Amino acid sequence: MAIVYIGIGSNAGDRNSHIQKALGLLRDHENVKLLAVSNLIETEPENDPSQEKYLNGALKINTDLMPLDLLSALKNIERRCGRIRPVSGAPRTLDLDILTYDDVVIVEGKTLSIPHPKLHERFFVLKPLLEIAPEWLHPRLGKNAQQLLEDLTESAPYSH
Ligand code: PH2
Ligand code: MG
Ligand code: MG
Repeated sequence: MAIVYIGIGSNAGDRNSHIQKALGLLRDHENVKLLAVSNLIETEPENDPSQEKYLNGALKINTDLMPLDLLSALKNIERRCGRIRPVSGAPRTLDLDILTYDDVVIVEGKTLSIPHPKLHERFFVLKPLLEIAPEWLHPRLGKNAQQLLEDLTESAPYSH
């Protein structure tokens, strides 16, 4: 069984309902045990400031699914929560991203990179992650969420 942290986000439609529906589907999934859910925070959209704000959070799960099977399961939940992919970067009813999978490192994987390549650069990921995973260490960078958050605010002190 692997411990996996997942980033969850929504910036289209009824953001909270999409997230609650996704949590229900994860709780009902036979290969997933939902261990922790962070508080949700409202964040400015990164990449496209014209979009609606996001609700973001982080989840901790236990699963016997291998990384690519977990990715398929998460995409299936995204679809069931109304996600369509008209173009990359479009507003989304639900986004579920694998942040880390045990201490597995897959750099520039064809369909999946682990840890998530932008995890350490994103306040909206690190802040909820810190809440549910204070002991966790980034498997490649060897730093915890608190240290990564401090690095981020030092490099961009006015962006949060
Ligand atoms: N996700 C993105 C791009 N930008 N911005 C915020 N605030 N939250 C997100 O989850 C997010 C984003 C791509 O998945
Ligand atoms: Mg994402
Ligand atoms: Mg995604």
